[in-house]
Amino acid sequence: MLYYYKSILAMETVLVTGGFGLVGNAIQRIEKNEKMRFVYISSSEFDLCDMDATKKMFDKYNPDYVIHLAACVGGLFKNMTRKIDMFEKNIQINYNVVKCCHDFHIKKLVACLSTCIFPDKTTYPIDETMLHDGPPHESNDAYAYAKRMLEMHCRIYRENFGDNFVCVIPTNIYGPNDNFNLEDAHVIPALIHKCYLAKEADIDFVVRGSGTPLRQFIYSDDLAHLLLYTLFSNSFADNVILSVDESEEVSIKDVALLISKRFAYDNRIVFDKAFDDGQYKKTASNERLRQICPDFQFLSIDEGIQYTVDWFIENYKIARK
Ligand code: NAP
Ligand code: GFB
Repeated sequence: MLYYYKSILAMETVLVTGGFGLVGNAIQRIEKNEKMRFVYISSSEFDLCDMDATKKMFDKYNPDYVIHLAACVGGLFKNMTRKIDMFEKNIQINYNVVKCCHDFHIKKLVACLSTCIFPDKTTYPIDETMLHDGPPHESNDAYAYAKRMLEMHCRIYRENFGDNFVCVIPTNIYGPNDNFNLEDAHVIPALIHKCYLAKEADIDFVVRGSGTPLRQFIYSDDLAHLLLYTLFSNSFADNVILSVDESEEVSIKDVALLISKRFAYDNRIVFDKAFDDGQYKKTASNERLRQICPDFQFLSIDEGIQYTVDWFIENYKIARK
């Protein structure tokens, strides 16, 4: 995809918080822009839960643009068991970053929400207008309310000061450099790690829950392209869902089969219904995105899982797990 950078008189700076996570690494992989300086931030350099550290980061890099990815992130089971962290850390990080973006007169901020923060009891497909129409699913309400406050914070700066702060709303993301921790990870990285270990030990490949819930999954590099497009395009003045088409929705069972097939271990899958299914579905519309990028080609879930499994096997020693 070609995205149209403005003519840059002086080298401008794009600061990427969460720059060494799943999505941050994808931006590093695809971003090849000689006209702008991209700065990627890790928590070891600046703990964004701390306002003084956040101010020091803005003072040091004096960014013109910010892509805000940093967050306390996790799958269903981390969200169910670590609600204090999911709420407090995300409220702190988001407050500090948005406040500094305003105080340091950032030209544009692109911040990340998630399709899991929409109301649980809703009609489908979900669209951008429905964000605050009801409580989120109980399993991740702490994370969801923290993210909804991020959206509110960006919106009131936009409405009261004209700040160019927009939120993107990705669906479930996966790809290389994800967190593959067996307890904290999202489903795709967790099952890749599990299948790897099951094959090594010649034991069953245990998938939690019934396998029936439905999800839309976006490959990290596709999201990275859309994030850069959102940053440099004036087409998105308001929140936008970044997701594959509704027709690409798959079940957890489909995903487990694709993963096990890539490991050539697809005859040992068992489902442990003692574990929670979480939200049954959160089908989101990408119509607003399609109006701006009608021809964007998403990587298929089959290919994306192949690339991610292969990356994990090749990088087992260094992968976050
Ligand atoms: P990730 O791999 O966990 O990366 C998040 C990054 O945030 C980490 O690299 C971490 O930096 C950084 N971070 C966490 N706490 C920090 C702190 N106190 N100070 C500074 N940095 C901190 O997550 P991701 O999947 O890339 O998520 C990126 C964004 O997308 C997040 O806002 C997330 O909410 C959103 N999102 C994710 C998904 C998904 O399925 N993954 C779906 C929808 C939306 P270090 O590694 O240096 O510690
Ligand atoms: O990606 P995930 O953890 O989160 O997917 P959500 C959970 C679904 O995968 C449930 C099933 O139906 C689980 O029963 N599953 C099966 C597993 N085996 C496993 C496993 O080993 N690990 C995990 N994690 N799931 C998240 C939100 O919801 O969506 C987060 O909680 C975040 O806040 C993320 O926003 C994008 O898709 O259910």
